[in-house]
Amino acid sequence: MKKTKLILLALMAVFVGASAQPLPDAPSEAPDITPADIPAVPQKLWTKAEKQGTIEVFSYDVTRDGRTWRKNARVYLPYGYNAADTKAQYNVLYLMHGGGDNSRSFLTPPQDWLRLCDVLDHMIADKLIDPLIVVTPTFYDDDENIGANSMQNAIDLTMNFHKELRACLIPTVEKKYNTFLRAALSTPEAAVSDDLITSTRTHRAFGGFSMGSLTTWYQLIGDCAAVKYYIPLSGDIWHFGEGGKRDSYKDVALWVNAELEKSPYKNDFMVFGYTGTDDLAAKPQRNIVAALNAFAPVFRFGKPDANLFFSMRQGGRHFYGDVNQYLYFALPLLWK
Ligand code: FER
Repeated sequence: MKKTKLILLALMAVFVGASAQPLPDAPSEAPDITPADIPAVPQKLWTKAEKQGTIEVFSYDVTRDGRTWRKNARVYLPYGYNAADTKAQYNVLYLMHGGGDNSRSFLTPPQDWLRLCDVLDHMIADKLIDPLIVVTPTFYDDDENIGANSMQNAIDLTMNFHKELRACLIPTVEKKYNTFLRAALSTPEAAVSDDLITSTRTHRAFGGFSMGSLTTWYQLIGDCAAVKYYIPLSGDIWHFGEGGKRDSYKDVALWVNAELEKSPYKNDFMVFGYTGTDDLAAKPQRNIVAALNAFAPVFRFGKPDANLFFSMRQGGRHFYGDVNQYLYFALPLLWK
């Protein structure tokens, strides 16, 4: 095999999360649903825009299980972002990577894959979306230590990430940058209360790819009060009942509904799901959306007042080059 091909394969292994395999499929008792089609995106997204945003490293402390350590996220700041303009208020999108990947995977995957930083630059320049801040954290302990995490550990980390988001990430990152949360503080140094996080939830979105999609669903289920908009990309919901056995899609949907019923925001969230027909998550994600449609009344699918949307790209595969295209269609739907 040619050396370049070997390097490419090695890169693919890192980026598609070869360290983690999806769990065996669970039974689905729901009638099938019809996903919407995902059209092609403009070719210019594969080129650099004239006006480009910047990407910074943002470090924050996480305390879990009696231990504190420093974690890094990447932050995309749109072209024209001026730190000194503290009156400016930007919406914030959090995006979680997939299994085996890291905080760089979304914004700057390999050059020949569509890069989210370029998609954002073009969409903002073309006024398809308002300038926004994008934060790409990691559910792992850090970007370098991913191999040490087993699949079960990764599932636990995705399940619990919403706690880190509320306790550690939102209060620091949204206080540093010019966000709606920061603007609502009485002084720049004031403590961030839970109420403030909740009252700014309409300016916050959470999305993710694969295991990051799992993180996204768990964010909705675990802390819908912190975030209004959700973008699960190529991943379904894993929940485990008796004996650690994976629940059927119907049982998962019933559990999700019961959890969301407890939230005062059960009527105030939006989910925009996307995947591709050649994606290994195509069937599981279709199954979970069908089950939520059939068995979880807090979700409304295919209705005029829908809060659950699901689209599939013909031929779309399980990698950032494709899911970054789906964000071209998801982002204009946020903050409405
Ligand atoms: C899914 C399909 C695949 C999913 C996750 C994966 C959470 C993850 C695969 C991997 O990390 O290799 O439906 O849902």
